[in-house]
Amino acid sequence: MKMTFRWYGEGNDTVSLTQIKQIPGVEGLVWSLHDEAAGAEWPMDKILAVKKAADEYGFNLDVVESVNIHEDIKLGLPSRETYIENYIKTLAKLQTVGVKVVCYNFMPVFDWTRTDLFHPLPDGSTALYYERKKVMGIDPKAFLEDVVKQDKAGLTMPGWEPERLSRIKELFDAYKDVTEEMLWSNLQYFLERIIPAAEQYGIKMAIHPDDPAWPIFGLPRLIINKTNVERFLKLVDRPANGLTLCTGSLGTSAANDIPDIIRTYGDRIHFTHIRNLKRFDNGDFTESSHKTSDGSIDIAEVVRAYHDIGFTGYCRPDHGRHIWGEECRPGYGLYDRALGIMYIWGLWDAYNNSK
Ligand SMILES: [Mn+2]
Repeated sequence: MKMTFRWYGEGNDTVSLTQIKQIPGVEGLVWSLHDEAAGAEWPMDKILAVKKAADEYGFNLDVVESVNIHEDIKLGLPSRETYIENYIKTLAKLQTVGVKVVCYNFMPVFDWTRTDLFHPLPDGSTALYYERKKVMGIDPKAFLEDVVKQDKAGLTMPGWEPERLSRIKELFDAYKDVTEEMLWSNLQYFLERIIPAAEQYGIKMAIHPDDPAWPIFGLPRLIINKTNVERFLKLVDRPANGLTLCTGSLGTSAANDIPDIIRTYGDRIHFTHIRNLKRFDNGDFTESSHKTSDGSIDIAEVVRAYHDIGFTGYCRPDHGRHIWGEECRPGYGLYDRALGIMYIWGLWDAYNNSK
């Protein structure tokens, strides 16, 4: 297993590369060009600037998260051709700086959804929180504005970009008649074009599950359970068509047995996000520390499953709580993610030694 850490780029992250370098066992940065709109062909000079920054600290750039999918691709509009061509051109450039895995998602309109960005936990820290009743019977635009307002630091939040928010009504209209089956078909169309190109460039595509793992605001969602993961992998049944297994996204649903999913599809998991959350009976959930007993996901069993299958893909600790007074992008502070890495390594080394 190769450990990575998400970094939002120079001037766009409260965590420095100097700090990341001191977290044990981190080999690579999970990166993106966050100021490039979905559908754009990424400029080489900006890619090379990230490469230069990473090289100074000896980090690899093997994993990109994300190259975002333009809504027209998800909607299956004729204009998708241009955006798919741009996507392939971007993959070609990424290959030149050594990129091996590209994470993306296929969620309509919304990316990850939470109702509170800094919800208090009993230990005095804060964490991302989902309150079920807050997303029921509310206008999505009002909902989004309320959430974005909570981000005092004003850093970019992937999935919550201003241009996306400004088009929210228009996007909802566009999706009005898009059924779940149509979304599957548009995903298949995208994969049939992208996977051969990715193979040519030695890149593995890794879809991120929908977060949370159920439809919100009446929009269909696909990557939410084992049945749908199976269907997804068969759309284009090749190794380059794989998964970003996010324990926190699939884990929003108590019905998902994540160690089982890992053991079943391990050879198609190219990247994993490991984090914990605590589900409540009313459908709410809070993110928590990585420790198994702090949440509803058995992280020790998750890591055991990866260890048992001899996982050699990439891992990142995903979100953490905001602890020790740290001010940071929601979920992306230094301290709790670093603790998460050490928890994962602790389990990993223990399983190594118990062989
Ligand atoms: Mn994730």
